[in-house]
Amino acid sequence: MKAADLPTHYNMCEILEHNLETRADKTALLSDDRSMTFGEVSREVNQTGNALLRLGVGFGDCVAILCPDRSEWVTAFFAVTKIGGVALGMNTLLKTAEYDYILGDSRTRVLIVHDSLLDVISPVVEKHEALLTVVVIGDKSKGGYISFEDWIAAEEHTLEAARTHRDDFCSLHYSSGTTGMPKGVLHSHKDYPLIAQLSGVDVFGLTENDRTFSVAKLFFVYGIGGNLIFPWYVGASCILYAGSPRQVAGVLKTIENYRPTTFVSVPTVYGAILALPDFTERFNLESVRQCLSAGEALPATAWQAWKDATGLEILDTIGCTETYHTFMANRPGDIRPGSSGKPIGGYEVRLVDDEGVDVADGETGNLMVRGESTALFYLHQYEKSRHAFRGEWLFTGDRYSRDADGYYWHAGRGDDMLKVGGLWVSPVEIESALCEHDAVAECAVVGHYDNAQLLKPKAFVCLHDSADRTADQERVLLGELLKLCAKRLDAHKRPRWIEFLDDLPRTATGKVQRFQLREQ
Ligand code: 3UK
Repeated sequence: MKAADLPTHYNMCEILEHNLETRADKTALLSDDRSMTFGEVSREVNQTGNALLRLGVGFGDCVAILCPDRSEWVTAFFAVTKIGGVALGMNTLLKTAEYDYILGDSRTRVLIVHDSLLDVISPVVEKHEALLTVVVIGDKSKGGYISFEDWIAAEEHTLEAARTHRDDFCSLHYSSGTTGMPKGVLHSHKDYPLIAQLSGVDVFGLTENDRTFSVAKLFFVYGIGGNLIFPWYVGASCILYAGSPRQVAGVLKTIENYRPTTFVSVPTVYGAILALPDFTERFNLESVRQCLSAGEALPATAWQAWKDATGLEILDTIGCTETYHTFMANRPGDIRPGSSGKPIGGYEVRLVDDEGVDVADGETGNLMVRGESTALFYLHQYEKSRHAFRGEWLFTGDRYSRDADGYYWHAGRGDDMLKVGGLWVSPVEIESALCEHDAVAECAVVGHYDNAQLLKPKAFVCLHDSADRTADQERVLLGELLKLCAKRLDAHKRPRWIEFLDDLPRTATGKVQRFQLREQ
């Protein structure tokens, strides 16, 4: 499938609405909270779209959604795109300062926020003049804002889709970088059917008989693709789980209760499930016919352990926010455990050296990818855009090698970024937290593999007057540093190891040689 196969004027709400002709009464969405048919979803989408239009929200306007995976997330998302707006699914794990930056950078006009997340964003909403209204999902009395339920209650159930061009932007996702605030990635209406066909149908073989469930949340592109766009494109149902993926018992219970056929997950969650004794006996997982993994490399050992325990073969796949979804994958019947598989139809990849020359098989190079779902730039980031978007080719920042059989093997990042549990971690953020301690002169954070072969942050710390410190003093300091990190950083960002050094290894020009620390 090519973008040019789509009508020139196309609105991605088609992915939902094509279901109305033949399966309006089929269950589209299941959750502990609520289950909805395609017809019911469509009516709520129309009500929400009408409420947005009433506020004056129109073409190109950004509407932010900050909410756990629930039905309102989904209806709000399709409502925004249906009226020609730009839907911004906000990461629910961020801090107030990051929400502040994103609200400003995106010029959000309406914020739709769940009551459980209101406290972290409400301190900064007042200062954003572009922001017309805050709508609260859940607790009606919270913060004195209008509730989602009341906001849409009196609205009409019908709404005509805006006549959007297939190349109009319809969504904005923020993705983290080594330094500075996250970068906004805009995707167009056309990207949605493209990824659904190229990955959901052509690679994962989804049909209307499937039911998907994802531990990756809807605000992640991996999550919304695998657990909303792919299933609805083929008329399948999705299961929404509002809990944390770290509560694996909740994850397994959801599988048992709602019986998904396709499990969309990440290596750390596979690892955490495998660590649960007798999990296959305690939970009924027999509905699952396929398991996907992405976000970070899945170790071959975890692949084998999962196969031994469940009989299922995990498909490790790689995608990125810039391409929206998968561009390389292990496919059913064609799996090389530990690798990212091969490029999928619609995408080409190249491995090049730092001069842009293709490298030979077996050698490590920079991964470039080309495919029609790729974004065009980062919002308000001229320099970073020029670096990443090179004509038709995207410079991913990943290092890879290809073996003689054509499988691609991940060899870390070319920048200093880490993927921990599928989530971005910038070493700079951890370093700044550690440097807040008076005793720390300087420090550097790198990735280090744990026993399960998953990458975790490791900190090297140089102290003021390190020579004079006793082992006991160092032990006390270590405790203080761990406490500081617990206060400042989300759990996945906290260093799992802290080592004291007299000096950091540096180049002649004074740059920290992280590769030396990585090799230690
Ligand atoms: C890393 C992997 C090794 C890699 C994503 C599937 O993760 C997704 O998007 P992000 O923008 O991050 C992209 C980066 O994550 N990565 C992802 N998958 C793998 N590294 N093996 C893997 N299997 O550094 C990549 O550049 O958060 C994943 C589908 C859609 C996505 N957006």
